[in-house]
Amino acid sequence: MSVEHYLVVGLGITGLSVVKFLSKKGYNITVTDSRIHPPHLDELYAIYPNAEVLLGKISVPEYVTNIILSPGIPVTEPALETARHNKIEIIGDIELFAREVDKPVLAITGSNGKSTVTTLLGEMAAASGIKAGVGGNLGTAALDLLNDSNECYILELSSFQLETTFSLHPKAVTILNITPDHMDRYKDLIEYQQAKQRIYSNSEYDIYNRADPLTKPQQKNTEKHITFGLDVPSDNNYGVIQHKGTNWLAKGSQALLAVSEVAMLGDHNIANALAALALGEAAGFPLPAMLQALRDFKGLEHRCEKVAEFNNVIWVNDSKGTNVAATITALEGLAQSIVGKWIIILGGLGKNADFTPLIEPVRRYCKAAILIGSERQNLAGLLNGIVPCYIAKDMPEVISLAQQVARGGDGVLLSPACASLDMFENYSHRGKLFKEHVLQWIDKHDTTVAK
Ligand code: UMA
Repeated sequence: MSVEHYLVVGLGITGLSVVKFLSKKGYNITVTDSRIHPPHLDELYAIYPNAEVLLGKISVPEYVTNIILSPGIPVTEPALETARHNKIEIIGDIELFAREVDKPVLAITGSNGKSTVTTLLGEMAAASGIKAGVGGNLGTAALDLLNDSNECYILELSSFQLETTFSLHPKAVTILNITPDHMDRYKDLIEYQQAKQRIYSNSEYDIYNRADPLTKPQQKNTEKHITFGLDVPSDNNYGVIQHKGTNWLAKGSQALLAVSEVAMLGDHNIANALAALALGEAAGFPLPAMLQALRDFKGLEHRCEKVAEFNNVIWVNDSKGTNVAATITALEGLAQSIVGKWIIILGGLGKNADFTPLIEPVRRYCKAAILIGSERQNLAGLLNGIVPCYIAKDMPEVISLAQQVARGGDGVLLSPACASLDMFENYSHRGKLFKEHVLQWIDKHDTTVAK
């Protein structure tokens, strides 16, 4: 029996993956969680019936020799102080993964877009016929991805995970952007940036965003820096150039793919596409397969997701736009995607938000607003006089009003700036209903298809 005794702190997705991993290796394991009813207790006993479990507060027994911390618990957790003082190693699941993995790793972090780039890169690998384990902060814990048949790993990493990672040697990494987030865990933006910058520690290729200086590697540990951005790129960097009278994704002066051929909508997704191309190239993915993935991948569900185009009107589902900032980002990012204007669907549960920042983007990018849910009257009061406002009681009425207002070149955007729970089960249910009713309506009115 091993003398090492691991303490797994936190019994969420990560904690459970750590227990599975360590128990296969025959280690002694204790699990602790500050909650009395942590989410994966039954699964824990199923895989490790003799587990010692300490619930209700984080407890560190004196016999533990190693601590594996879940990302949801800060490294500054007071219960860990004595262990740290006694030089007990405190690491996270990504560090365990790093010590085990023997295939190339591509890693992505950033405040926004990391799930999109991780998933897109997974699609690029699949289009190249390369078997990749895709996960991390995206949802499937990194340790659960380990499998001999994988040829590489594509990991979304959060700043929390990076804080407890020391020996990951990725083939290529990127920080997509840095804007304030998780300010309850970090003293300031610099501390948050420093956590993100850890991704560059031992990487072979560093890929960063020319438009965001916070993403530039601060500790220069490699000559292999590649940049991406929406401007004209130099040498071997990625950007956008004019070619054949229109905008193209490019590497240096080499035009790769017309922007209009990228299936994802929005300028922010063009930047994401360029970052994914740079990562894929560093990993040796063939260019034609990566470009095909860009033509096919419509983006993540409910995030500026193109639902359909009919009679020269596009319908976009951004049901994940559950707050004012997300809706403004969608309107600004999508500005170049249509020649006309947007009919925006707003409303739901407002969570006491201040909606006034919506006024200017709505004035600039929209021709009408369709208002739903608890905030409909409040929003009508705010936006009346800016654009025509219509109130709808349910999704069929939303679609019917939107199609009456839309003209060729316009778009219809569901980005409600509100939570959904007053009318729907969650944002995903709201987005699915929107898509269903849009497609039904098109199906009914499409005279080009034989019925
Ligand atoms: N918690 C306690 N007491 C404990 C342990 C956890 O209250 O003793 C709370 C945490 O404060 C947190 C929640 O439980 O609110 C979950 O924490 P966790 O560390 O157990 O989380 P996991 O279930 O293991 O999920 C984590 C990531 N979650 C976090 O980092 C908070 C998941 O990212 C990730 O998909 C998963 O590992 C697999 O790698 C989610 C996330 O919200 C999507 N990430 C943040 C983000 O993207 O902004 C960083």
